[in-house]
Amino acid sequence: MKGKLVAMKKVCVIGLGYIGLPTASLLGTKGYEVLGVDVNPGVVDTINRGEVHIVEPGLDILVRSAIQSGNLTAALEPSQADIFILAVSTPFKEGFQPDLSQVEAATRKIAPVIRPGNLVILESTSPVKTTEEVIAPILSAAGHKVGEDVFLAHCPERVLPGRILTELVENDRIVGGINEASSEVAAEFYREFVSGEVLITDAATAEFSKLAENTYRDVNIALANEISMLCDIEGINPWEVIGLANRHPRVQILQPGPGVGGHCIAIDPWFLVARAPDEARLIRTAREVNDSKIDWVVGKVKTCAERFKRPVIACLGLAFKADIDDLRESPAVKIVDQLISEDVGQILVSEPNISEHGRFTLVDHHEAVAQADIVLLLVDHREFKRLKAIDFKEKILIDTRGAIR
Ligand code: SAJ
Repeated sequence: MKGKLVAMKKVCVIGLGYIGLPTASLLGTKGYEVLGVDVNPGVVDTINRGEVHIVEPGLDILVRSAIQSGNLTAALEPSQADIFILAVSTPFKEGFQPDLSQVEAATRKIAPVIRPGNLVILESTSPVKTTEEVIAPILSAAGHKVGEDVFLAHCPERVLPGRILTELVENDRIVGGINEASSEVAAEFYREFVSGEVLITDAATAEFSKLAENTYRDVNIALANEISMLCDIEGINPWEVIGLANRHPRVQILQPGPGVGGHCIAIDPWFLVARAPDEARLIRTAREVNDSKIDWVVGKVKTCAERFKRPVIACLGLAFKADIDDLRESPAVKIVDQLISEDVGQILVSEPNISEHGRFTLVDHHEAVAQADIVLLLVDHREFKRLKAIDFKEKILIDTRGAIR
């Protein structure tokens, strides 16, 4: 099997989002001939002009150089290649059930252009057994002998937004083939551009490992959030409690906040719950604790607002975490929406990482703080961390991130 990839130089990446585009452009600069495919014509045009539609450090330069070299092209439809990488979204739908429609559609799209000897890789975070029970049957129905003629593996992406380009290369990678031959071919591919270790397992174990990583974080954050609510009852600073507890050599509690956002940690645990709802009790509860933090924060603001006729409330931050512009699943957005819909006061919103928002008028954070009766800090952006307690004299500060010292 070794050496099989020597001739495998044509890659087709389906889905040009936060994972697909960095992967496609990285491979383009490593000498692969890459076709990036996306259903959105605007995205395809932007990339073909050598520009980017997402904000990620260094990505603009990488895409421009891959496009200029002629090694990367974007299109609406896939064409023949040696390796197909699926990097589409896997959200959930009603009832927290996984929505695999994009994975299914992408697999159907590549099925007619796949040829014997090709390698298909699912990188999207997916419920356990997706590779075996969703992708393999679609490929088999199209006449492919999966595992024999066509190699198939799950290799979950594990990169952190904001550090994607570095982590794509440096992180250890899990490679889980649907059989040994698939694992070997896929591992050989990743070893060509990954400096971290390539760890081989089977597809279902790879799927579960990725879900376990993000579930670990969600459960740990839920513990931090629960501790913060208990501390509030006792009138104790939760960040001090956690900081002190973490001085124990085997304790590492994460940080409380206004809830958990983003497109991974707030979603992936539900994929485990969906397959075993009766057994996944801790995981479900952790999700519920983290989601409930949003109402808890709104309740706090409402209690403080009772002291005023109609308070001016400065909401600092909309992103789902510090120093990024990504608002997906952001608890901050949900909190601001709720405060507006319940008309808790006059709401001023500040988000230094975006220039405009469809629904909220954005205000400079110094201006917002100056005008406010209540300041609600929702994201620990570096701009906000520069503020000092003195800036909030004679105001009520609700600091959901422990950012103001
Ligand atoms: N959060 C807290 N307290 C903490 C840490 C995070 O409230 O102590 C919140 C953040 O504010 C944010 C959410 O959790 O709202 C998620 O943030 P994150 O930094 O933990 O994760 P993501 O979504 O940016 O990226 C994660 C990463 N997973 C891990 O760090 C284990 C990344 O490596 C994964 O590749 C990515 O999910 C993914 O795609 O699955």
